[in-house]
Amino acid sequence: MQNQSKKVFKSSGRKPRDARRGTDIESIKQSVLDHLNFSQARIPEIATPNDWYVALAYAVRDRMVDHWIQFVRILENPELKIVSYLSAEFLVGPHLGNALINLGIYDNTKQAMAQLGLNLDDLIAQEQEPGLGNGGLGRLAACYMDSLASTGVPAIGYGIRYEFGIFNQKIKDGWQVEKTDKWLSLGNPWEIHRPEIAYQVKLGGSTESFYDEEGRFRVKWIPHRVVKGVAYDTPVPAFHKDAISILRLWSSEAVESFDFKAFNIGNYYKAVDEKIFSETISKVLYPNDEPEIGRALRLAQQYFFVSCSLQDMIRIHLFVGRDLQAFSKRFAIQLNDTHPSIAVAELMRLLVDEYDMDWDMAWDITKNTLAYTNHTLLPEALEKWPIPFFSRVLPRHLEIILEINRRFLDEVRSRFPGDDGLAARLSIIDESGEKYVRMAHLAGVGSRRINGVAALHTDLLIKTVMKDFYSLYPDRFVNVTNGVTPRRWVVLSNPELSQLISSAIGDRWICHFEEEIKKIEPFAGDPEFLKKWWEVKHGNKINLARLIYERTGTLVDPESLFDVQVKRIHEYKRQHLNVLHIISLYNRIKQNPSIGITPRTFIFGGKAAPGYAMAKLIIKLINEVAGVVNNDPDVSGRLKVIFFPDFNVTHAQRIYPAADLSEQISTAGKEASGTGNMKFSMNGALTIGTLDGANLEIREEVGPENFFLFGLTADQVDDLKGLGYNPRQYYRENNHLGEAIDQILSGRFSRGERNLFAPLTDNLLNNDPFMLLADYQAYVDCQDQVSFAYKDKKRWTLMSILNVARMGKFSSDRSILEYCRDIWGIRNKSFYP
Ligand code: F58
Repeated sequence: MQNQSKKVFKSSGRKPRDARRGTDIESIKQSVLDHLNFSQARIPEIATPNDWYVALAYAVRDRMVDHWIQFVRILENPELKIVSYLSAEFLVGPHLGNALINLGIYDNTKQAMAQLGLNLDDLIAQEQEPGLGNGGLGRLAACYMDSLASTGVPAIGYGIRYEFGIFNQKIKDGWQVEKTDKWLSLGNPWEIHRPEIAYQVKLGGSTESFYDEEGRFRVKWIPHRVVKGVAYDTPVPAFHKDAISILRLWSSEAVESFDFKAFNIGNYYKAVDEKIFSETISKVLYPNDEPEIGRALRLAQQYFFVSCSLQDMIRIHLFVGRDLQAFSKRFAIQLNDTHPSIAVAELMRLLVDEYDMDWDMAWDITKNTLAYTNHTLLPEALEKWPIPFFSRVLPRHLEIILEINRRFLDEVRSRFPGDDGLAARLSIIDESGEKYVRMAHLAGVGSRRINGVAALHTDLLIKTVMKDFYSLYPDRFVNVTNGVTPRRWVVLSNPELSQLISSAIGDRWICHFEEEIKKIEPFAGDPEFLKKWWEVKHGNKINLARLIYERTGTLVDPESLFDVQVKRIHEYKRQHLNVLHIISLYNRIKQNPSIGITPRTFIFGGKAAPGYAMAKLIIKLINEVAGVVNNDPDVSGRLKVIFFPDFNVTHAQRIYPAADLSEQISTAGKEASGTGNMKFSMNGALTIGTLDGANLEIREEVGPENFFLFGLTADQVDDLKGLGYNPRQYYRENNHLGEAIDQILSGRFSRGERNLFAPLTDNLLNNDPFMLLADYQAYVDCQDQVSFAYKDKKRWTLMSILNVARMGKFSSDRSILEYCRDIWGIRNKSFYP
């Protein structure tokens, strides 16, 4: 890119319409050249690909500024309700491609860049994706930001600007190795730093009570330290509409860069320490499943971003001259899981301590403003903080929580007199042993609505972890099944399929997915359309095969069935059940080399939490099995196993469109919803899955004949556990299963090293908490049906089209409209002209 002739960098002589706003080729070109010159002081001849990418990003950002200004005007309208989405994670993925699509300037930009001798795809590939999330929860927040903009609901997403996002995954000798993610190292042209929007956040210390001049009881918090949160704003553009939402992420800084008092008395290091501590708060995203010891900073992180965000909302509210009493009419605050649930106590503290409001009024406002989304039923993932630790970090909040709890338990006792068990179970404080603050209870008490993320999940939520809350407040509970944005997950990821769809039904489906996408169903009967559909899929598979070769050095056959499982690695998601199937197929071929088997490429991808040894061992197992299978000439041309390193949003965009089969095989009752399942299906993959999370609803929509179902139901899982589940019985009675496990044990897949996988096999044989052994045979049988179905290409393609056509429900636009209606009390369809 550096050897371009000078000539191409001149404009054509035609006058650009507007180098800041214009969307014609000439204006875009001029805008990029201007930014290279004026924003970066670079000359084209020596500009690096990153320089060009940054110039283009600035040019694209310019084209959102008018919408941004309009958004600010909307915030100034005191009658409108603003959605405030509080989330510790926003896994937004790379901005450039998405912004070009949503702004409707993709084609012109491509041409403008070509005229400058640049390839748009190369520029898009320059972007370091902001990996500010672990997985589904963070990615859901990003889809919701897109849909809030595209459905025209004014919204601010509040979170943390982590300096280091989720680690990059490398594979070394089959093991996962974590590398620091330095996404900001070359700058971030999408954000605007707002040093003037900054708030102080107190931490630690103690409290003092006193009576004010009017004789009212008051409390003052004397903190141990104070840090500052500074806003960085990123626009999230709507699809083909003059609207945006704003992502406002907080970065922590020291209040003063040096504590001069400490400096003067010679304690220079203490002063610097203070600064370092302040900056540490937003330094790094916690990968999930970190042990307790690594989480000391997490509560400070959560409080930090919640406090900045609430102070910001109050500032916006007061700025338009409205009374704080009307706060809940102006803001609907969604808590994305319990991570921001300290908001319940912080909003109370701000209103009562800082704005002198009386408790009852403050409580009314708090309860009417907040709503809480639950994303998991797994007991180990339900957040709780030991009281001594909590009171060291947030002494005033502990007092407030205890007061909330006292009043809450009074209500419980008066409604259910004598039921002490109920009060103990509901209490925000867990007193069964060591004392804890239960964050889900805090969120539940302080929210107007509590929602699960798929029908089954909400149902289990009210029957299990929130059963008592449900008996108390049944009207608070609603379900909003998750959704994903078709803009990023179909239009951007799968341009060929999108064009084919639009050629048949026009392009309204992109922003009216629910009503429109079903219109391709009749085309499933058109042989020409079927042929094109197959070709598009095949083209996507060739592209992925190329990428796999680049990243792993392994060649895969695009004619084979691409069987894909990409998601975080977790025992409940059962990647190792998939491996047991692979080993069984491998054994079948070894025992009967001439057996007819549908050729398959098994593709895995996903990160394991760095502290989760079993998940890391599963990655190693996949890679070891891959080593054996891929190098065995007996199975050559029939089976390949790939572990695709560093599964992230960028890679996901290449993987979903190329999948034939989507693996959604979690133990029933464990996956709250899943959203990858929706992305696969929207891109024409068929699902093999259990009746878990949103799989159930996907199957209902696409029809049971277009979905490969297997395995125990959530009820059967419970029943079997209740009866005393004995995994060894399955091991003994099923020869193929027994053989596969014995081989893993014996070192067949670890180059003779016998004990390498013992923790995994021991766990399966002695405990098997996720019931792989119970589901093994049903899974293998179902996979045989898949192999059989794939032989009939025409029928498979038909099922693929029907899957896409019937995915209307799973657009995040539908989810957002349900949040508006059932949770936020927002009725206006769109606030934008
Ligand atoms: C996921 N949770 C659910 N948590 O597992 C998935 O079923 C659901 O579709 C998705 O949320 C969206 O609702 C999830 O991704 C996390 O990553 C947590 C991050 C913070 C630490 C604990 C895990």
